[in-house]
Amino acid sequence: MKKVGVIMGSISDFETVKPAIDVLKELGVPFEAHVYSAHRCPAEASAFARGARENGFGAIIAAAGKAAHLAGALAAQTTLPVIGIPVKSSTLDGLDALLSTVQMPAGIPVATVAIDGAQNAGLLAAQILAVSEPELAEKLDGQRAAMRDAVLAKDEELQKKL
Ligand code: RP5
Repeated sequence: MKKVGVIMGSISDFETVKPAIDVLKELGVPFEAHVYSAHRCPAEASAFARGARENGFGAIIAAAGKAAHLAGALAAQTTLPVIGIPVKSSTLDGLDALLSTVQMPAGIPVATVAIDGAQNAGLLAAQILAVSEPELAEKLDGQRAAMRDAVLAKDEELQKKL
């Protein structure tokens, strides 16, 4: 199976990014996680993205806060799918990172999840790989079924209270 690259702009982003890593671990998706800043070590960030396809990656998650250029900067160097996580790490509550990540100019797409939406980033990366991994697709279907059952169980509880 292809790997997922999980890149964060700073080690201070780690706790926010961790749910993406947890999802990948739970689903048995291979991954590598790195700290590469678009601003503080742009050469290393670019080199990772340029080599990602030949190094066995199938998707990249990029998490950054403030003027969050990381996802776009990585996407500029690869045609692998890039998923951006805007991180709430500033006085602007993550709105700055959301806009920086989501407002990509035409030609270089970044699939942006919610502010601090790392769990969905992990799931979306897994869904991308699952296009050609039937066993992974089955695991994802299983998770959806469990989610549905949990909601319907809560509905049943609610009906008893009413
Ligand atoms: C961004 O600036 C990082 O992604 C982080 O969210 C934010 C603050 O970084 P540190 O100053 O904590 O390293 O580049």
